[in-house]
Amino acid sequence: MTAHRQPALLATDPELASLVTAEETLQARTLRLIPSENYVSAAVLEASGTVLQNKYSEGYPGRRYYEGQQNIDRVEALAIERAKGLFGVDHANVQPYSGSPANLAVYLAFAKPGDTVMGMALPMGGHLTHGWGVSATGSWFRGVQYGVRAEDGLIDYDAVRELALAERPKILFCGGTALPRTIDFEAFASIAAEAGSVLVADVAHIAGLIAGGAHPSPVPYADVVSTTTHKTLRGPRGAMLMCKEEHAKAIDKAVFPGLQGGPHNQTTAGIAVALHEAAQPSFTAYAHAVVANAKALAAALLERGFDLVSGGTDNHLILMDLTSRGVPGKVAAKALDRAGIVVNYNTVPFDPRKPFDPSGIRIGTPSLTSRGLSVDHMPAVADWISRAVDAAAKGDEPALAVIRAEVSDLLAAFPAPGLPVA
Ligand code: DSN
Repeated sequence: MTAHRQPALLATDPELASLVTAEETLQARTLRLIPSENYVSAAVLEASGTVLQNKYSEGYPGRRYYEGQQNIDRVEALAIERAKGLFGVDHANVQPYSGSPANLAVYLAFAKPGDTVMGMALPMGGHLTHGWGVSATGSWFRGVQYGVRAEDGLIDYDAVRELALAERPKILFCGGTALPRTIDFEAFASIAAEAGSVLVADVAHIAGLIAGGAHPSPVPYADVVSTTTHKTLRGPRGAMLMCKEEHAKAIDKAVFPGLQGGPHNQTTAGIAVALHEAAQPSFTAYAHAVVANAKALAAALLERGFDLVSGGTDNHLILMDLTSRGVPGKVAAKALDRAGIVVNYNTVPFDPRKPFDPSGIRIGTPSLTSRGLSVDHMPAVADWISRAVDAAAKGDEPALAVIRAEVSDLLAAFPAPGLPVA
């Protein structure tokens, strides 16, 4: 019998330990296709669970409000230097607790309540924090929103320019959570310059692709680059704000003391490790493999008659409109889950259905690529998705159980980073 991976936890709190073990098994045995998720390495996991979490460190390296920062300062400085090196930025702040606080800090740095801000509408593929109504960013600020074209699912840069010139937003966000196509950061920068806006590129989804050279970088164009650290970048749950030197003070002041208290030092350590890993040649190969897998999966889904928003993908993500298959996104997502394939239901642009019961599902290849699956496996993945969606339409539970066994069989040969062998 192998030793328990969290022996102290098991001794203290067996109930909680059993939940962690169950989650390890679930992550090992299921095909995880949620495009914002990944598997962190064992090294990132170790760094994120250290005694660094015992320390308070309000302030920044060399300028703290608490003593005893000899090691913490070096940890944070390492993370900052690695972020600057990897992304080629003037300045990096590694303290935001996650993507939403990071974006809120941007508002604090550049706008006042009531100011106009502009971003992509959530149902079109944007993010809550880009000024969408139900978010504080859409109620404390005046959010105006752009979308994609109905005919091809792509951003209409002329329409974005027209809206920006009419509204003159203080902040213009580009990026989002359900965008399968390359973002033209240069076009956004020229719009922001004309409109007098601060351009913020929220690259949370594609940060790892940018680091690995598989998506163009916003750094030459954006005033601020906001990212989480746990998606394609394969770090712990956290975020970073990167910017040109002229905005460094405003960003730092907005994060602390503007919005947050003490940074989560254990997370900063995990981020530093992830950035180190992302600077290796193997990560460049990983980023390109993520995109190659997504393109192969999209092609295999198209062959099986699925409708994909924008007709395919340039990155890690595929947005499937299931309307023509007669299965709502939520029904499909739940059936896929029973088949051992984990996705999320998602609105598609111009969705006639409601966000809690939309027409689509969103899938992506970061996690399966971390396990070593390649383009050769994508027809099988597309086949499972197709069979599961058909099974959902017919209520065929035995068919889902068969797929679950096939998925588990394949994954047994591809152990996931950071997890015990299933
Ligand atoms: N929740 C993230 C996603 O799944 O895309 C965005 O914040």
